[in-house]
Amino acid sequence: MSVTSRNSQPRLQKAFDLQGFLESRTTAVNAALDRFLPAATARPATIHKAMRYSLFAGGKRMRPALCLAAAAACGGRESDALPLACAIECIHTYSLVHDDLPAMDDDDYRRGKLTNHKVFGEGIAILAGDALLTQAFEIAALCQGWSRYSHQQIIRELARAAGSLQLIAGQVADLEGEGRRTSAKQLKYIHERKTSALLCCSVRLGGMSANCTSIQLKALTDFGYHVGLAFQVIDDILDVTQTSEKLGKTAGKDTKAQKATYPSIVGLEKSRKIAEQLTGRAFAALKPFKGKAVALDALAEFLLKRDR
Ligand code: GRG
Repeated sequence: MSVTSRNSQPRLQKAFDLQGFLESRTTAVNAALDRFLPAATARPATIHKAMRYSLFAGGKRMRPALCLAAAAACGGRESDALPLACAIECIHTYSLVHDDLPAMDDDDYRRGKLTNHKVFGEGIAILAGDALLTQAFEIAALCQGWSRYSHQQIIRELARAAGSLQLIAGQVADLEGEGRRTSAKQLKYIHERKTSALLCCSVRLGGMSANCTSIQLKALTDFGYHVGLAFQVIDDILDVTQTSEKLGKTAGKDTKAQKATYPSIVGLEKSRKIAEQLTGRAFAALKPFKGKAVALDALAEFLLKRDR
């Protein structure tokens, strides 16, 4: 698969060890999350075990990786971005725990393991999701802010992405759309909120932690938006082309729930084209970084080609 930038210029790719980047950053993020979260034995132990169960179940850690890569692209210290990367992963995990509940997507498997409510029961799973969301803000509050981005702006950024105009709005539209005819325009609305908002927030916060310029922040927003949309198109493709074992969650759920997806509306081939086009726009957005955003570039390509 060859992907070009928006103006069809081939990308100038420097050799970049993405595998090494992902492994080292996942280790760093996991260690930080372990430090930030209450111990599994802290009373009441059930809730802390449940929070840790889903958080350390083997997620791909793509949002933290994007956050850290964005900080690096802007010349920042990854240690400054690390609490924000962890906060985003807590919000992401909370959304998965709640999404899997019987009242939502009703799933038995996530990240290759039984879902939270299957192990701890519905009440504790709801509370574990609530606690992870709250934990995210406690972790983010560790950042003191930067000269261009106040502490208040950082917290607001996170709250907006997770709130009723973005992440939750997407979930509401998704729930209300089940079994109904959905147009490509409505589907885009859902994807922008349900998926793209948090991915975009990840790179924006990474940039802010590096005290990035307004030009860099605009470029990161453009990049995150398009990578986020591509991420969901690929997720929808994988739902119909991969096995549950590979995905670590129940495959084919979208079709069963009569959910609108790109493959169901425009077919698989066109969906792949759309994901490539969106990724091409993400590559093009990185132009202002003049070759310094190698990790972001490599991540966008990896996300397009992923198989789980
Ligand atoms: C607020 C309850 C609530 C839900 C919000 C995020 C969400 C809406 C629902 C979760 C299910 C879903 C399909 C979300 C879209 C984003 C997405 C594809 C999540 C999966 O992300 P990955 O593949 O997962 O990065 P891992 O497990 O690797 O972290």
